[in-house]
Amino acid sequence: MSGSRLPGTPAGEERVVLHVDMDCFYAACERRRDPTLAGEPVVVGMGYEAGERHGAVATASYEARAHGVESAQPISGALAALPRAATAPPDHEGPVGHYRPVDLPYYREVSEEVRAILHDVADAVREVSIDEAYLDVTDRVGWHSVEIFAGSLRERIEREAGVSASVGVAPNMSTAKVASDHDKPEGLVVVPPDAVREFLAPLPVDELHGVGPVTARELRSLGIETAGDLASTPRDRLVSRFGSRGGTIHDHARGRDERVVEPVGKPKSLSSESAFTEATDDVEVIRERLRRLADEVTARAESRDALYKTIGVKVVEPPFDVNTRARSLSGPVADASLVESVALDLAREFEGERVRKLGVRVSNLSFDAATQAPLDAWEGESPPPTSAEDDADDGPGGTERGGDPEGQTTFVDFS
Ligand code: DCP
Ligand code: MG
Repeated sequence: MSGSRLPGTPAGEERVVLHVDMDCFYAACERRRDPTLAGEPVVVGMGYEAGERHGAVATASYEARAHGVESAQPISGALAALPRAATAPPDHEGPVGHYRPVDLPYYREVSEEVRAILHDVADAVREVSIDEAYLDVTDRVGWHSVEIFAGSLRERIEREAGVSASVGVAPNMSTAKVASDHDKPEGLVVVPPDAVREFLAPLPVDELHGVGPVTARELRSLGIETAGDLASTPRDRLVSRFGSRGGTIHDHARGRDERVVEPVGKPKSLSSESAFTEATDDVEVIRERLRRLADEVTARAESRDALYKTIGVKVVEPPFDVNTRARSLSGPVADASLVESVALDLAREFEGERVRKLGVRVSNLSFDAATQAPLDAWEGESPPPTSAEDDADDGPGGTERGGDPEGQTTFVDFS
């Protein structure tokens, strides 16, 4: 949604997405455990054992990389470039490296500490691997102060988890990923919405998200060297050559990426939101949109086998006046027509008001179909949502910064 800003939509409507990628992660963990390794070339070997020559490099510290050691290289090759510190002859004059075997359980512990910090600063976190995650912080910070926000996140990870990260900030996931990689290690690169194309254009194609070495080679053989070249290549040509992936990399080169930062695993709530081209007080138009949103959100719940106990609506009045109302059942259900009627009922309070944007949410999710409650059990009207996740976002009078292209639905948690 962020890549498709409509004319006249202010920049503040763009999503604010962070990509966090730890620097030489396994080596950084080894350094955390053994501070004498600070500033030293460190090589972590997969299938490596102390004193041996077998295995391959999982990662190397930037000091070791400076001597030509790189991921996936055989340990024997790394040893040729960077002899082992422990066994280097006393008269050895060149640089030496510290070699360690992979210790995944320890790296997972460190990753868990980083993860806790990420979840503390963002509502939506998508962990991609042991050392990499996307964060959507649109509801926490605006573009004017995101650099400070991201900088203090970097510092906090270093201080509290003892490892260093690089952070990229952009209005979408693929550009944020390129940004985090752009100034490693300890990088912080912010690409505001109006600078995306300019940032991407000069980059070699292989720096783009989704372009591997093989695709990059093929693109170069077509005379496409940079993201800018790729962006200006006719889409049809890319699709006929690379299939649907051709369309995806074309989008990424143009700074377009509609993916939403959705947590992996079980969500706590599901919601659909939709903005009107122009604020409206037309009751039928509003009701029709609510029906559609209710339909979408229940379809998503159904596809995830989720039951819900709370049904809510969000009604945004111009300019950014966010109202939420919710009602809870005594037990979890999956019932599309109930969601529709409750949503319509909750929104009735705003009849006659001009509405800019609507949302329907189901929350208090559970994923055990056997627990569905009989439908007669209502708790009646409840105050605005109270759980940590629910009230983090949009209590009445809250500030609404998240936006989506008008008339389109986005699948985001309200929080
Ligand atoms: N990894 C691995 N084998 C590879 C690549 C990576 O075992 N071929 C492991 C070791 C890395 C971790 O995954 O520490 C994270 O991978 P990254 O690609 O993010 O690499 P690093 O974090 O090590 O370095 P960078 O600073 O470039 O992110
Ligand atoms: Mg990394």
